[in-house]
Amino acid sequence: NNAHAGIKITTHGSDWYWAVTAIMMVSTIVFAGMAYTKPRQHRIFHYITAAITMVASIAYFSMASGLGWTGIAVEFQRSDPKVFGLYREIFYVRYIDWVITTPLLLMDLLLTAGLPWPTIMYTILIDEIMIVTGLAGALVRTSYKWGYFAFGCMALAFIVYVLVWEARLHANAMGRDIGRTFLICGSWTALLWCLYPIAWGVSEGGNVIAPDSEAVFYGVLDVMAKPVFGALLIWGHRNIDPAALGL
Ligand code: RET
Repeated sequence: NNAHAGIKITTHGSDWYWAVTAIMMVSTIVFAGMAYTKPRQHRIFHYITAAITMVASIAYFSMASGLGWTGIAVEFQRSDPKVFGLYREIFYVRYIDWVITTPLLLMDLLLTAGLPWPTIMYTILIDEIMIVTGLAGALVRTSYKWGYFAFGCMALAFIVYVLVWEARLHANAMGRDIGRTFLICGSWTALLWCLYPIAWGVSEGGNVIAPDSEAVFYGVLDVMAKPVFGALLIWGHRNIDPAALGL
């Protein structure tokens, strides 16, 4: 019977994770390679962005290999008393990726906006609270998980406020090219990041979609939020002098 059965990714899910691993690796090589076409003082955003996709490559390599997860008991079919002890695969390795890469993404953005160090530091602190509460909620089996989720959403609301308000105004005051680049990359980020709690809610949270669908949902978001974001950001910096940002 289904006792102690697992709800896990199939070979399709694994193939997709390998595809995203390849996208992240190629992006890393391209971003790092492009750094060497620039003078030393103009490489900071290439390095930060390449570090982001490099860390994601390792996380996706882990998930594609069927590693970096733990089983969390879920009530899958209440109507069928024979089904008990059903476990869903929760990839905790995502959160190890995010706790490193989301602060780097915020550095890319907030350095572009020219914000002072203290603002960058406390925004990153709130971001770490968001990721850690997401991990805690994912690993909790009872409905207390939604308490952690609520704390995480409050943290995200604060980050979105900094992006669409404080940082946007600061970037605009720094000039046209900086304002435009921040508007594109900041809006892209604010929009995409708001979709992560939805993916979480139907995966780790509510166990609504299958792990293969979870792979597609998070995978598409991660490709948009890292390689596509990185390309937009580096493109935007082609006419920005890092000295204008105090870098
Ligand atoms: C969680 C669950 C708790 C509530 C919220 C979340 C938001 C996560 C976000 C993750 C962003 C990840 C990125 C990864 C890069 O590829 C932790 C899912 C609000 C915004 C950008």
